[in-house]
Amino acid sequence: MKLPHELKLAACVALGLATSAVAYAQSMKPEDAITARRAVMRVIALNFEPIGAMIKGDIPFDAAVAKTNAARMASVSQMPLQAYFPEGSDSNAGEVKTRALPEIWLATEEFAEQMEAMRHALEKLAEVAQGGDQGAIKAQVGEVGKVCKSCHDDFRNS
Ligand code: ASC
Repeated sequence: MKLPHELKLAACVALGLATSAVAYAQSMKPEDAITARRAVMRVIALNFEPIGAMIKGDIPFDAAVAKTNAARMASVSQMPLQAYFPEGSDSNAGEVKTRALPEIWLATEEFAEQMEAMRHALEKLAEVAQGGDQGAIKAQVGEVGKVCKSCHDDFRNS
């Protein structure tokens, strides 16, 4: 095939990047993987907490905060979370603690489904929050809470 030099170069770079991304995910050290997944969960929780407090009536409802935080959660949930659960990252790595349960590595399909359920629920919350309807936001926050709880019950040490 007669490709321009630049195109060949771009293809090589793209292939190299894709290959190293896979290799990186596979070779992630347990402490790095645990740190990564805890960071993702923490950022999601930090954004969820004010929305939860608004819905409970603990703080005044603020549609702008709901919209901003929901968009952030939908975005962060797209991080490749499953790559942060490599084999061997099921127990504390020195100072780096984990509450991950062995079921994560036994029921991998169910775990993947839960990740997708989270992404779907957060995507919907971001959509609903865009509209600013307090009742609709409240209902979808409830759905997100259920998804969080269901996964934590099955796959996280309480
Ligand atoms: C949070 C948080 C969770 C969920 C969960 C909802 O703010 O950190 O894990 O909400 O408690 O049931």
